[in-house]
Amino acid sequence: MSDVVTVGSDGDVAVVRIDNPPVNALDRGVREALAPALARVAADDAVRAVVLVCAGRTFVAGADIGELERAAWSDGIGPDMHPLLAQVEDFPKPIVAAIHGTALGGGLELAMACHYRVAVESARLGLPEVTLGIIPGAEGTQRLPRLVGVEKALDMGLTGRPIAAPDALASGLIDHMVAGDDLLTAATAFAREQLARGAHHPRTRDRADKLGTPEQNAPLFAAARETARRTKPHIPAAALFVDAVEAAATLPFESGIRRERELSAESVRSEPCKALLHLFLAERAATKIPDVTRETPAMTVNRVAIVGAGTMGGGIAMACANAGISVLLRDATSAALEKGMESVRRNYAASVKRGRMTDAVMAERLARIQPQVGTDGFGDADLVIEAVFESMELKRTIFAELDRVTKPDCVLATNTSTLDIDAIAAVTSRPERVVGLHFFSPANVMRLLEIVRGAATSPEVVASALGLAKRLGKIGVVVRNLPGFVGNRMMFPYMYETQFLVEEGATPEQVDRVLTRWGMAMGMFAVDDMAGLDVAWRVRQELGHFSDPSQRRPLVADQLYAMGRYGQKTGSGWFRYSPDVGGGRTPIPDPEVLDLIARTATGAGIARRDISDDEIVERAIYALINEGARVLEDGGALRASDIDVVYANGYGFPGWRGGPMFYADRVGLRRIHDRIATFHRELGPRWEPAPLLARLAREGRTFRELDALGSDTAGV
Ligand code: 3H9
Repeated sequence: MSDVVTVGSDGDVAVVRIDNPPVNALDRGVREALAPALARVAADDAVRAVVLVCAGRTFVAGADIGELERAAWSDGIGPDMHPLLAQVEDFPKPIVAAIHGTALGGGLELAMACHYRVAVESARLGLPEVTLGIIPGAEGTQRLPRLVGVEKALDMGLTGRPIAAPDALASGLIDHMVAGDDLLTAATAFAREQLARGAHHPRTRDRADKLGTPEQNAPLFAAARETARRTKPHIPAAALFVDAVEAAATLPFESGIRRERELSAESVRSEPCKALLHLFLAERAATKIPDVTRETPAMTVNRVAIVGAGTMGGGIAMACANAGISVLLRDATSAALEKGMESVRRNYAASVKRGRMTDAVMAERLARIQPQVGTDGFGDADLVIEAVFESMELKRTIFAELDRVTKPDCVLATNTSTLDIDAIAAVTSRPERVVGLHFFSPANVMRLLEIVRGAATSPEVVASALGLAKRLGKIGVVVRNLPGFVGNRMMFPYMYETQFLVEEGATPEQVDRVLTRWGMAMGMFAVDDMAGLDVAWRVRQELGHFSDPSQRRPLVADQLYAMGRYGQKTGSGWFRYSPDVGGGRTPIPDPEVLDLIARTATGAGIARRDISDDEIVERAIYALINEGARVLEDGGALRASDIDVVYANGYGFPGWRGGPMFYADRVGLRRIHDRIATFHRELGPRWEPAPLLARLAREGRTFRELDALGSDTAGV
């Protein structure tokens, strides 16, 4: 028998254990081992009941995503789980699924085919398939509504959010919640109780008591279709999931699963599915760094000190406190500190008001943040994160001080988004323990963390930073110390192109409408207004953009800056803002800006014309892609897929398009290259195609193939 499935026994109860690290995915090896193991148990007269349990940190967390990805790129037919599920449900002896960790996707589908489910209180159960652009394809769309009812099943499948064990018990998804941690003993006892009751062991597929009537269900399906349209308009799997649940409520089980199979294949073949599976795997690939292995010692960060209690410092303090880490939050004056803490308190209070946390949890988190003016206690910190104003001089002064007051193995991090990490590290005696931790605002919410590796940063420090990112619930992407790192470096050509477009005749409103319709979370002008035109102005100076006078430079942003139109915070920028409209955050087109743009452009001799929506998309998004190719060439990122992770998690790039580099592959690099070459001829030198893009286009290759080879780019 294979090691991935073993059979033990506790008297007359057989214990079938799946052991397929890291998350017991139901891959081919498990399926092929489970079927004969169950067959043997069925034939063993000494066995009267079975407990199905998993080793390691979790119950089966789903089908094997690698297998699904292969299906998505071929015929859309995923692994066939049906024979195994039929074997389980028709098993002649009761089978109890014993659940800990997460029972997700195919894992929950397997558990629902068992006669009973028991779980520890900390377990979570769900069908997250929609987040991968697919629908459950192992009979889950047919069994879940039979267990929890149509309404709850629709909600679970459309959000993809797992539910906690108490909720699962209340809704009928599990039959028993285990007090304490001894799952196996409790599950075995539960199995014996069922034997003692001499009960008929229920098959989920025979249940119809929760399926409702057509009259009851009609409004539920209508509402669910509306939710799918509203919340996931670009992901076909959402509406297909509703169709599948409707099949459960209207067709016999066998017909229902046939329908599920068709709908599942349709979802797997869809373009958003390829993109979302790509991103899932890309996020995990991003944590693999050539000189950082499982053996690389990583420091466990227990105590963090933060310098600077502004928006970023406060947000980082909250991110740490939320993850159970104690924080010393320092600022230069008690007034600045009080202002920072007030904003932290307001933020938590808003979460309590929205029902996202209790007063007790808020108090606990606030108690983890200790505000202070001096550096008391910094000697005990494992990590200090500096989050002050973007000034090299100030940062160097702070780092020299930190070097003196912290213990020698303390990691010193800077939250700079633009400055050279090596120049900061140079003032310390430990450049190998200096790293950039570029959080995105609001730091307690945004998932991206750019981990900026300086020339001397050691593998241990990179490993520690990746560990911290995971602990904070963030996705760490390791990038090189090149100006703008990855995200901001790519954003500037994209931003400038949108500014050139308005000079040539588009409007900020048109550009933002086109970009958001295309899928960006926000338009570029709204982003600029939110981040602050003053901030963008400073970064332009810092990075020395347009220092070459022969370069075409955007003409309007500097004027808006000079007028004090910094964006949302001053009530006007590219747009106008009014406290009465969307709380001062909704952009309102401003005729004054349109007039300024027209006057400026005409004055500079720029021909004004109607700009098509297609041109806006191509110029904005291709500018991003071309710079992305340069980032790869320079070794700024280790892989094209890392860039996708950065953009999808930090810059509002639509996940269902897979990130800019994945999107480029799908459009076709030759086509992208040829358009860029045309722009180069028509619009000037800024559009020179990146050599890497030109080479891949010529060779008929893709960024994805480049990643698979893993050899063409420099290491991070
Ligand atoms: C499905 O089931 C379809 C069905 O309807 C059937 C269709 C026929 N497969 O996230 P982590 C790996 S769709 C393969 O860092 P955590 C992951 O790559 C699936 N591998 O851990 C990583 O590998 P490495 C529905 C998987 O503790 C390692 O596990 N299920 C899978 O932060 C650790 O991952 C889901 O969507 C997988 N399914 O979180 C659940 N899952 O160490 C997807 C993980 O080499 N998974 N790996 O980098 C998750 O949400 C999280 O991984 C989980 C653990 C919550 C389980």
